[in-house]
Amino acid sequence: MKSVLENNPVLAKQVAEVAEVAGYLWQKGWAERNGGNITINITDVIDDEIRSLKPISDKVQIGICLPNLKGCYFYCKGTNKRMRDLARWPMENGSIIRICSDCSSYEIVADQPVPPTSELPSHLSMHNYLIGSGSSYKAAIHTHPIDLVAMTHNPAFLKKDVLTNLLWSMIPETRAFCPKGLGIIPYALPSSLELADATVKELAEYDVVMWEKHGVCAVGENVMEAFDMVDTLSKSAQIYMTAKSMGFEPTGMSAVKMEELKVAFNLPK
Ligand code: 2HA
Ligand code: ZN
Repeated sequence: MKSVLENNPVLAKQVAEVAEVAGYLWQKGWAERNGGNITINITDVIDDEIRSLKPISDKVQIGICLPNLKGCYFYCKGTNKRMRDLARWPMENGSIIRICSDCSSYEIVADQPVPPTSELPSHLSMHNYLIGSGSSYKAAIHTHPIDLVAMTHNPAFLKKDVLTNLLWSMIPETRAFCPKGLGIIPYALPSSLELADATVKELAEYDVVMWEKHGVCAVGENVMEAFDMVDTLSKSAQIYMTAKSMGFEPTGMSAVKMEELKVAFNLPK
């Protein structure tokens, strides 16, 4: 079967990057069964061939109106599809959707009528927010990192920026490459509009947010950048856990050392 990627090498490269990250999520143990989802805003790289495609699905309601997404295109992981399968066959385990002119529904246009992720309301709300705030970010990832999710089962870690400061203090890398820290979103039903709303609110302050007892969402310029931030936070969580399992509380970098990093790397927070 012919793919729309064949005549669009730029889009093909972006989808290949999604597949590469999907493989990492599986290898990390963060993507059991159909766990997690990835979407990328591909509107900038859509060609006339794709723009003229007839829909291959019915119009589907998103459940909310997202005015900044009118006519936008997204590659979305498919609902109930496995990351480990998407890593090898991205166009069989995901699809390209177009947002309709009413801003509250979408149709699938290529390659196959694979219905998009169950977390579509959250993902599209994030993209709508990013466009509205003038951001150049194009990628959104949701995944289930074992260590970070485990930490949300401790109520003390759910207070604002407690985890941010703890994770930053484990290794300079995390302070430097996840410079806005980790936002916390109280538990809400997966796929719900309530979860989507809460996620968007936290994006005003953070690039990575934690859905309590569920998983993280990260946004970035591209899918690799979004993955790297989650990976860096997870590294810190593992350092913390390893120290604890050796029987001691890790000291963490001092406030003075953290401030020194902030100045040296010109960090935003
Ligand atoms: O797509 O991770 O939150 C499966 C999920 C839902
Ligand atoms: Zn999930």
